[in-house]
Amino acid sequence: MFRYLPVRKVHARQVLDSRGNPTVEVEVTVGEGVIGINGYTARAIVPSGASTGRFEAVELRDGKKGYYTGLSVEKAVQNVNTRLADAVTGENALDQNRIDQILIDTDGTDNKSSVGANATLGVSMAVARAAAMALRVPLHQYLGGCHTKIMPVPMMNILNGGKHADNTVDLQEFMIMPAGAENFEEGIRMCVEIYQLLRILLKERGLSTAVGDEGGFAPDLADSRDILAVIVQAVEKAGYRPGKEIWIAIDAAASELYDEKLDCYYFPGESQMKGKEILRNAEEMIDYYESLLEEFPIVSIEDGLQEDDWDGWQKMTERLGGRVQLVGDDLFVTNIKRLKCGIQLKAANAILVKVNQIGTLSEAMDAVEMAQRAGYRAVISHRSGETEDDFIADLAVATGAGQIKTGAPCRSDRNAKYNQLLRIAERLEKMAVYENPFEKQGTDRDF
Ligand code: 2PG
Ligand code: MG
Repeated sequence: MFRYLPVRKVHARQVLDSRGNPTVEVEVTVGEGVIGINGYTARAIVPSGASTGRFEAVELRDGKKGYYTGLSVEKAVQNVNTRLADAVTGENALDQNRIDQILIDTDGTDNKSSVGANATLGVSMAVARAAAMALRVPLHQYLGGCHTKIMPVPMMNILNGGKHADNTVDLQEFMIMPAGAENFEEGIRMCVEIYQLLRILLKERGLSTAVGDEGGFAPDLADSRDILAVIVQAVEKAGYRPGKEIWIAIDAAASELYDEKLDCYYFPGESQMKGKEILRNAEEMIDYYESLLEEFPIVSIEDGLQEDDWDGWQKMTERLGGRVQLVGDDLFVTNIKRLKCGIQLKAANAILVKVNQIGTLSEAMDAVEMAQRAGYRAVISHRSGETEDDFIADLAVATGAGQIKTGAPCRSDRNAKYNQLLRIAERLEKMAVYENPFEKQGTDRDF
């Protein structure tokens, strides 16, 4: 059809994310022909994290006192409308790698601190979407090619803690994974049923059923065993077998618990509930996870240790990597330099991929590719601050990552992704592949 699809217009504006904070929305118009008739306009909105890693690309915020609590993104919007628009206008929207390289070069820094990763990412995603639209192919197929068919197993965060909630849960995320479902649609149904039963179980115990930033419940529980036990109870009550159909994944977000002076992880909620200081060093953290693994059907632990502790990560991978997925989020920040280092050191065995950690689509896809080549798994992920933009749903299918983490089945910013995946599953019909990513891990156990 087209070989040259020029970018005609790039326009950004400030909109709001799920936490009510400003974020960047970009609209890109592409069109064939000299005068740009048959134009196609697509938009993309940039997400934003709360437990952000130190090595992430820079999210440009204005920091104006008393104005949107300092979080406005007017400079980033301005950068899109001037520097980035000038740089990509007239370029071929079908050449995503080149578009992204132009964005990287226009910024000119190592961490996108000049124009902002929120500025580059908005353009990068909107260009891809506009190109897909002009070619009249679904976004996942445009990004992944004609062979695209792997549906991701959801990691549904049904119990929120850490920086995502105002409760006493220290570990940030407790997620369920319907890896034993027949297909994606069944997996969604199982998760929803468990989520609704968890609400009832928490209520029965007189605990809060208010939700955290990612739509999971945020009760005042503190002991991980207690939390895992109530989740297992909800799974069983829903009629599913833990360790056969449903597994559990944890995101400890350990960089947030780490106390540099003490070189230890401090558990504030558990300390408060138990009336004594609960501190664990790296070795004890690994012991802690090991003991939880024995008792509960846990298949995946993300950010089990902090982002700088390569040594600890190596040890953790040596001890636990054979039987559990160890996901580097703050450790790798979707950055192939850090991932390469991890692969060489045998630290972790999977990467969390968040497009805004790196700032362009091509770089995020490079990270998935590098991981897969090295035998590492990749999990496509949302941020705690999200929007109605469902781009990552298509990206998860396009990359064949096989796993997506995008919150509870609650709040439209989370369900936008699940709903888009339901549409993709319907489109793929019987061609869709839905597999348990952990089969080789020997996770099929009785609990
Ligand atoms: C994480 C994410 C998403 P945030 O730590 O994995 O769940 O949280 O976007 O706040 O970094
Ligand atoms: Mg994380």
